[in-house]
Amino acid sequence: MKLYSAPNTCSLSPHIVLRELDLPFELVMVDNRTKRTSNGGDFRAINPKGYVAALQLDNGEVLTEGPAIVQYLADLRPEAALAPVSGSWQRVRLQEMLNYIGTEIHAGASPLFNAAIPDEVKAIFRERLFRRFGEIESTLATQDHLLGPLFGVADAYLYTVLLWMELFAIDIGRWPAIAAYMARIAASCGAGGTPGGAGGGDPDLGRDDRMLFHARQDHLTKHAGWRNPLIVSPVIA
Ligand SMILES: N[C@@H](CCC(=O)N[C@@H](CS)C(=O)NCC(=O)O)C(=O)O
Repeated sequence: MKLYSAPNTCSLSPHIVLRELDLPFELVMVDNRTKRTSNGGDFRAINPKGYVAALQLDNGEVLTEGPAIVQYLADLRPEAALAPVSGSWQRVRLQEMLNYIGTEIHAGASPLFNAAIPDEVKAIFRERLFRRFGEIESTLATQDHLLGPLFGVADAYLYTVLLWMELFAIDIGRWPAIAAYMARIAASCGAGGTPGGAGGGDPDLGRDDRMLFHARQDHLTKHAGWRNPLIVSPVIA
């Protein structure tokens, strides 16, 4: 399998899930501006939609859309329990949560990346996002993860999109349960393993995870002009 990914984007979510499941994969980085891949290819030939994440299977099939990718991956290793069993009511709850993150948080945050949207309009989107954070705060005040006590694919997705709040100077500390949740996940990543702790002790994995989770500032400095073309286009959620 190949995961097509770009720094500081939603593709971190399937990357976390791949690490957590300890599945073999090749990471191919995409320059979102030029659509060139780190292995010298044209990313649009892989995913005509032109955005990450994309997962290319060994049979050549390409799967896109983060919520679909993470569920596909989780089902490859059901024993890891990163997603409830397909067909179960709990699985429907997971789909409800993934859709909520995708449409309310991920897409809800998108206008904040848009340099063409004036600050007073962005304030409307921020307030809307903050209402969503209030809902998540209530959930995380009573349980460690989104769907119960255990880390799962929805947590990989939420963690990924909440990392962006730093870019918008939104202090996640305003929501103490969310802040504690982010710190717990970051700490388990920083220990050299992945959020649930799998893979700790593997020096390569540790190095890669440190690159993933602790080079965000570095990334921001190097890619100060980075703009996501998808989200730079005027988006009114
Ligand atoms: N609906 C897609 C959205 C993916 C998406 O927004 N990808 C962004 C990064 S977070 C991207 O690569 N944008 C670049 C572009 O559209 O050119 C999903 O949920 O996977």
